[in-house]
Amino acid sequence: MLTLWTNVHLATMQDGYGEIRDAAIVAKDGKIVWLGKRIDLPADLLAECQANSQASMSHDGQGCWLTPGLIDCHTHIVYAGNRSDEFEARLNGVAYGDIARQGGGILSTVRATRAASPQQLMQASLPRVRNLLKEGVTTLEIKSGYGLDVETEAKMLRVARQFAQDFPVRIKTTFLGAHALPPEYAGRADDYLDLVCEQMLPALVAEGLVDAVDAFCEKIGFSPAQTEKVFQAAQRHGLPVKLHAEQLSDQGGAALTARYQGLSADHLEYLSQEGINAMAQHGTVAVLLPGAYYFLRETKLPPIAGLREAQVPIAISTDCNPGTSPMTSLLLAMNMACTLFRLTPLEALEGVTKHAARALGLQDQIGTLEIGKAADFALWAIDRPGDLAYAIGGNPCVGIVFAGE
Ligand code: DI6
Ligand code: FE
Repeated sequence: MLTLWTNVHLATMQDGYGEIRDAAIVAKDGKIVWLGKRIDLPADLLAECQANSQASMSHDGQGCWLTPGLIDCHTHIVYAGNRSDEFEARLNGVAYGDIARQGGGILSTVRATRAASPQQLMQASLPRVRNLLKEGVTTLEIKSGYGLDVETEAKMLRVARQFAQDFPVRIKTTFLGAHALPPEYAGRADDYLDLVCEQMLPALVAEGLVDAVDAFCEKIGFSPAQTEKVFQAAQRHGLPVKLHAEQLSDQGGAALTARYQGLSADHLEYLSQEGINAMAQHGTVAVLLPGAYYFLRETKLPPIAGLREAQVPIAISTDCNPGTSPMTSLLLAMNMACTLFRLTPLEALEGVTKHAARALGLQDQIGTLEIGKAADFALWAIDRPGDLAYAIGGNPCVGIVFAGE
């Protein structure tokens, strides 16, 4: 199948926005085979695309901007229930850490998620996924971590995988068994980690449900030594790691992740210069999550200047989750990255395309418009690419192309 789009402006994201105005782009069998100025489109390729056959198609982009499909590289979007009650408690003065220690927080979502059938879990998560897709997302990372037992972690990841069957979206699944200590293991963290490493991970890997492994390295989560056990288990299965690091305190998690050649360290408000250096050295992506920063009313900014200086790639994601970022708009995350973290609109767009692809290990397949990469596009009714990070609310996405369709 050969498909042509003309009358579009491209933001290839290869070098800065990589703008090509009055462009054309051609996809074949799901991949980009040509892109450039419309006037440079070879006549034979044009003829082939416009041949009135079953095997070719051409579209008028009506002057829209066409970008790589957006990538939301850090979500906990599959869960049951919600935590608006805790939102209310926090507004009445209770701290997030205290809610977690009292068995609320993550554990309240664990109870709801364990109780939900696979169908209920799918139904609960579907509207959130739809919201992302409507805004041009074509690749979505989804973490487990609200099951904390083999059965429920598998249920979450199966639901996550199912979205890729039912919708035009690429799904990457991440095993986050070390997210919190389940109540049945209270006071026995090391026993739980044995379960995570020796039972859960092998079972989930055997079912083909795991693309990467993550953990919550924090005072209210798991220590660096415990995190390292999880990383070693991942390594035994040949899986890449990533980490919730330095969200509430500096645990040295980012540097640990970098030492394990991790794909990304995420959150990073409390990241130290040593952490930055380690990430730069090993090519670990910094995933910033302005929704969680905003929702927790955090005041400590991630060290943006240091990350820039060290040329650590910065990705942006929603962190969609019921406790700290009940957010299903990647465009809003981009805007918040600019307003709260002072990223530029270009950095924000790179953060949901090129750098987000790298945070998932998919930089050879998606994230920029380049010959040979997947024909995953979002089409936008905007005047310039910077509009995407500028507007608050509204949705200029007028079309999605996934694998050339
Ligand atoms: N950090 C987060 O922001 C989420 N998980 C994590 O490790 C919060 C998850 C939740 O509160 O449900
Ligand atoms: Fe998270």
